[in-house]
Amino acid sequence: MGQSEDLISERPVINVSNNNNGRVMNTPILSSTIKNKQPHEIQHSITKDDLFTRAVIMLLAMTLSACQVMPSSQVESDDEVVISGDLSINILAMSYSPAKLEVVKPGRYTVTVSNASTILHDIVFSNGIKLIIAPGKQVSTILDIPESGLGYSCSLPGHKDAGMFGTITVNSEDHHSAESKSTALLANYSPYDPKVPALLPFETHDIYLMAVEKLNTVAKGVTQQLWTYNGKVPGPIIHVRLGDTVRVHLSNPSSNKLAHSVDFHSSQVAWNDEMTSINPGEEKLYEWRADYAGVWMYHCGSNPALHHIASGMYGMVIVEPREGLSKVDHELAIVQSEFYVGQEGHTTDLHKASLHGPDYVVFNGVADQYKDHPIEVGTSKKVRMYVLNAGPNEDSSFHVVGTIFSRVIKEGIELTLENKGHYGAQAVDLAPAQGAIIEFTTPEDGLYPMVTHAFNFVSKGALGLIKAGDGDPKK
Ligand SMILES: [Cu+2]
Repeated sequence: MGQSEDLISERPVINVSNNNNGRVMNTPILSSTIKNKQPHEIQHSITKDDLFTRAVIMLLAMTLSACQVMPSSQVESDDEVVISGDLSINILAMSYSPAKLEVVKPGRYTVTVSNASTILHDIVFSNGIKLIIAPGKQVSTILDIPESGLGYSCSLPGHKDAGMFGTITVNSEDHHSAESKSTALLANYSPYDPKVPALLPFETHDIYLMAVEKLNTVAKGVTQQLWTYNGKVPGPIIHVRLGDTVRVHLSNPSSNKLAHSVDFHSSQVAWNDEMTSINPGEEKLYEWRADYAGVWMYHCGSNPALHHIASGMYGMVIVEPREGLSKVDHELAIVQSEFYVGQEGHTTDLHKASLHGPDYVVFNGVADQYKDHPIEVGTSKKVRMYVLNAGPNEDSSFHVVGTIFSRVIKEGIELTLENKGHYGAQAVDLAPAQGAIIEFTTPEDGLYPMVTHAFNFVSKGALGLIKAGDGDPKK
């Protein structure tokens, strides 16, 4: 029984066929695709329950191979092996999302772990089960969750200390409404780091983008069920040089509800080729070459694109000229966008986005986040800001109070620093999907608010503070 032996010689990996609002009972199907997994993706930790577990798994496989899709209530067989539900954990840069999972009863669950980061990670549950997940890959297993719950963390050196840990708890009182989840999430809200990541090394880059549908804070006290790339709004900033090749591996985990896609404005490809949507459980490769320098938008174009963009599926690509840009003290990335909120804790409102003005206009995904958490720079420092207006609907008149832009490169047109006549600029007009590079200095200690000078939006969240020195010009 060669194949069966192969199957049980490793921790069982299963294909999770579908999902029903994240709380469902999927039918796991032991699959021959196990044989295609890289050996390092799966590691079996020996536990004393192994023989029993293997016997149960084999029985489960035999039971289920005859019935590929059926609700779990029908999965009960004579030995009463029941899958109580499925759980999804995404690995983002140095964290698990969610870091806190709750199930309503102890039992046997399928757990799918997806690695949306660019490096190898693992997950070790407190019962000894360990899964190793390569970048862009997804691994599933069956997990027995006891009444006392389980913890999990990454065993790679330093990763747990960096934040890679979480818990699964059993809470039989199923009273957790979207609102109470929102409250828990608000406590975890941390500002989006506006610092531009370093240029990617070499000339060909593999980027892993995962569509993650999750609850995010959009303004103080307001959460929405957003659609994101890698769990963040905006998605990761991709920083390359002119002429580089970018290979984007887009995945749409089977735990998602919707089809998603990606459209890179920095690429020249046919719309009905690379940009087509993929369904939950699918992946695709989108390869492009950076033919032009600038600040570019990427976004989901799945139908209706308005709703996917308004729900958070966008990000910035920075393509530097081959020779690079001059040295500055700080490089920051700011993406302006709008939210049209629906019911608290639910999806955004497409109807509002079609017909009405935004509830919030935000920088980097959350209203007023840099008003509450100012971006600190030194005094007399040179700041380069990469600004993108992701829209979906409103124009931006991007302005930093108290500064003058000495250099602006907007959509391929440059106002140079040393121009004849010594011209400067006060605001950069960006229609949806337009981007610019701007440079300015912070002449003295103090606060320099960034806004869109379309001032009706400043009170809707389009306000951030750049703090020079201690922020006090009088000291
Ligand atoms: Cu989408």
